[in-house]
Amino acid sequence: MLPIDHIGLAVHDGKKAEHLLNQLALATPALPEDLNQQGVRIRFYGKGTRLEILEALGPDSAVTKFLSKRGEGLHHIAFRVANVQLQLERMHMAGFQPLTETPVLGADGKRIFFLHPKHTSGILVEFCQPKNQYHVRFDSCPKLERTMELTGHCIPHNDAPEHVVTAGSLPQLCQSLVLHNASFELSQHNIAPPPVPILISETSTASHFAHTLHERWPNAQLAVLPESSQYTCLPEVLLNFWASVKNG
Ligand code: MC0
Repeated sequence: MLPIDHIGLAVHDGKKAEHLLNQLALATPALPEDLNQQGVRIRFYGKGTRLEILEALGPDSAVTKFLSKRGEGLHHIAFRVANVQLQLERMHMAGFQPLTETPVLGADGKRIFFLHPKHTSGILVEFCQPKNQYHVRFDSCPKLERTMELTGHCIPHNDAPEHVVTAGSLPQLCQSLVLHNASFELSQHNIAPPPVPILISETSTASHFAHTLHERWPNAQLAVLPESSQYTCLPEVLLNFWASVKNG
């Protein structure tokens, strides 16, 4: 399933909602963002799937009309996708009604579009493509490739990738390298580490080989995870790794 990026809640007074969410869930928001194109002030709460508190910025805002007709509450659900233009075309072909011809600017620099609620059981649905995306080549690890693509933050890229994830051979040129369940093979040879940030990803079953490799390549990061939860936990580990490479 596509990840739920956020759930939008429309409120009359964002400050009041802030106080309520603090009482209910010890929540503090990210800095408010005004998105004049959509006529809304936005406060995000939480990590992963976030709450998006929407306040209208003027009488012409879609949120003003929503509040007067339906009152405060659930405004929309947003799914994250890697390619929002492609998703718009898919939804159009499937008979849904995108509310804009092309994706538009959303909060956090995302590109977004909405579907008319009359075709989606009365729920306004948004699709969004995050601003932060990584171009990655996956060598011989199709399951991880599918898992990472589903996060919406990762675009498989074969020609000139920024980053490489490999379960096999070491690449020539890249900004960072993830060795995925490859430490048994690599620990058998005395190879010098490529001069880029490296993450060794391994299951706990093969942790011995990962630690042997790590002793030889001490600058590499190590992510040893139980086999049963490797694919659940790895996306966040990889996205944090690529973010740290990007931020130097
Ligand atoms: C209206 N309706 C909704 C709804 N808003 N149903 C579910 N969820 C909503 N949020 C219902 C109305 O009650 C009505 O139902 C029917 O949809 C059609 O209403 P309408 O009067 O014909 O149309 P409008 O003028 O109320 O427009 C509704 C529509 C509009 C969804 C088309 O609000 C729109 O284009 N929304 C997309 C943009 C948006 O919402 N921007 C603000 C958030 P009945 O039963 O009476 O027919 S921007 C945002 O959130 C960004 C920043 C982000 O996440 O990054």
